[in-house]
Amino acid sequence: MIRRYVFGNPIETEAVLRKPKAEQWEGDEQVLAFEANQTGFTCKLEQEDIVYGLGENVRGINKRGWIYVSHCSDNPNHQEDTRSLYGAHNFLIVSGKRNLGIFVDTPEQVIFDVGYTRPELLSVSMDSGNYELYLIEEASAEAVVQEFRRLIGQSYLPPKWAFGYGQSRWSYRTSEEVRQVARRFRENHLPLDMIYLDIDYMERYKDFTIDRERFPDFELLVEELKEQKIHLVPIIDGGVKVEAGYDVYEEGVKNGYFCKDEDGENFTLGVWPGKCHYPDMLNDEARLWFGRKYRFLLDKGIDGFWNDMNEPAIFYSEKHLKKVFEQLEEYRGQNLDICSFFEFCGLVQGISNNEEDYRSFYHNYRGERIRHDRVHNLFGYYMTRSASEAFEELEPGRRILLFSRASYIGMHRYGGIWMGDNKSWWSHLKMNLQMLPSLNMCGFLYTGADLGGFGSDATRDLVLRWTALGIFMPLLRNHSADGTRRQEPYAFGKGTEDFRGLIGLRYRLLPYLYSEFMKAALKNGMYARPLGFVWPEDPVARHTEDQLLIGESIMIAPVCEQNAIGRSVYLPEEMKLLRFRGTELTEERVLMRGLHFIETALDEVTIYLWKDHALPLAAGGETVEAVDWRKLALLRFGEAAAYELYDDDGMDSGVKLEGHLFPVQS
Ligand code: MIG
Repeated sequence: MIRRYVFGNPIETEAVLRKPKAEQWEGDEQVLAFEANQTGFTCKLEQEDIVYGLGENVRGINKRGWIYVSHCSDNPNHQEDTRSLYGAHNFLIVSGKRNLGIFVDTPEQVIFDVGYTRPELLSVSMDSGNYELYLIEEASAEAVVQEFRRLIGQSYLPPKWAFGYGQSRWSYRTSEEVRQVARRFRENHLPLDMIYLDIDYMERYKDFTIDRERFPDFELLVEELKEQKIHLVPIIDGGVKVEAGYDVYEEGVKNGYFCKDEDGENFTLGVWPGKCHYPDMLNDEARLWFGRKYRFLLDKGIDGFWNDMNEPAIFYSEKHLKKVFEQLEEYRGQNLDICSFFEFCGLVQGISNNEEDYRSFYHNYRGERIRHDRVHNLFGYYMTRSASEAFEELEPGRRILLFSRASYIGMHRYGGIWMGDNKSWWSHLKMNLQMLPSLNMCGFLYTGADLGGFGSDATRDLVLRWTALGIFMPLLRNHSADGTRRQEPYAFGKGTEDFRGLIGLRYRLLPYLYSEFMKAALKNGMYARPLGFVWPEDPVARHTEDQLLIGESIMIAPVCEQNAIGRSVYLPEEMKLLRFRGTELTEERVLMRGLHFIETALDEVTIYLWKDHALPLAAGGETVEAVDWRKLALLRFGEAAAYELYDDDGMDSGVKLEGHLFPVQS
């Protein structure tokens, strides 16, 4: 059952498509009390309650015991105590004796204190108190998710090839370097469907341009790679460079499409290209205009994009920077003591993503001038929507790969997300695993992490273990930052075959993973579930934080620690262990319910098949297109176990389940 309440005068987000009629708030036994000033609410937590949700965030699958702030933030250095990441996903589920879904719909910053201040209390607050509240009560957490997802609409569908392996790096700087990456993959028989282009393909970081010195033959490159079934996926940044003669800049200025400062001037800030303006993605006309710009690359044969820096990130604003320079002057010649020295440092450190800057520019949203901080969490969402709506206009009915860094619920209809800048840390590997189901709850199905870690130097074992998890994520991409150790599968010298095996297994699993993804998208279901969703009565299963159910047939238990020879795996019921050494199935063994230590070498993956379920396996391939979807082996646990496969042409964005489900015979 869904109930909707409106407090104050909330700004529309278009997260919810069909709103139920608002009810008068009359209290609720679980939602205990509203603050007198209506800036939020509290909800009592029982000892046994688990709090699921909050999408892209730090910490566990169970969000209890921390405080989270919904505020899209560019934070490549996030750690356990970080409160905000790239997305703002205000949906959570209190799951215990009853299952209560809570969605707080507002584009402003929201604070979720999940038993941080008081262990028995969930307390949600925000500045203005303008928000819509949805309460969803169902018999199970999964049913809550389904109801919620129905409310917010169907998740984005990527093309089938986007389930292949993607190689990325900031940056592959020339056509030649890109060709070399392709060559090395093909030489080593490493499967590959995508190579990503980071900012250096652009002419001085200008959106919708190509650096012709480094990519003189861009069109030819796209063509050549297409022949090898490799898609080139360029990055698009949120900021438009201020430069006379640059068409995007000129048009934006002429038509008033950029965000404005207090005085009505175009708001100037610094990001990659130096001084920039942000297009007003919230303005319908500007959004349409910006989206149509993607055509520049579509016309060159590009069919996939990633949208970056759209929290939006601000290195500096022109005005604030000027002020800081002046303030720094005051410290010249001073004897800097503990206080003044740290003040001095703070001046510079506080330049990026400064809250004051976010309060100093304006949007024209639905005909109203609105200060940015009041709609902050919508920017990345509307940028991605901009591209998606243009694709629908330019290439109707065709799926285009699109994913974003920043997001808000609602954006899940227009694109996927990647999990932002992580680090080559074992703790981030585990955190990315834990994000996956939380994101699914919020509608983000097409998602994945930078495998091997973006920042910091990776080690071979870390990249292997991360890949062993990544092959179960819909978005499978190895990406790393400029200046870090190379982490392509062939970068570690000997032992490339270990990577070939793991990625190869992904291609054997493709029909299953794609089928489960599409079923989840078309039925508003979960692709990756926490164990507690299926065994809510089993306290150990409920509190298992590092195993996931992927689709209807299997459980995974990735190794998340360095130098481990395996790990303890909890089976809530009897299951069949499937051990793969690379692509080869080397062991099938039925395991009893309970805790088991399962050895898993660096080149191995273990999968746990549920009783009376089956897992279809393809022969594999080096591209998605090469995988034979019709010749599938069926691994069963139980004589009668069967599998119904979803399949389609992988390109049509308007597909339905009907007509696409096939029994797998073998
Ligand atoms: O400030 O384009 O998250 O994936 O490689 C860094 C360069 C800007 C941040 C993205 C990352 C990308 C990087 N970008």
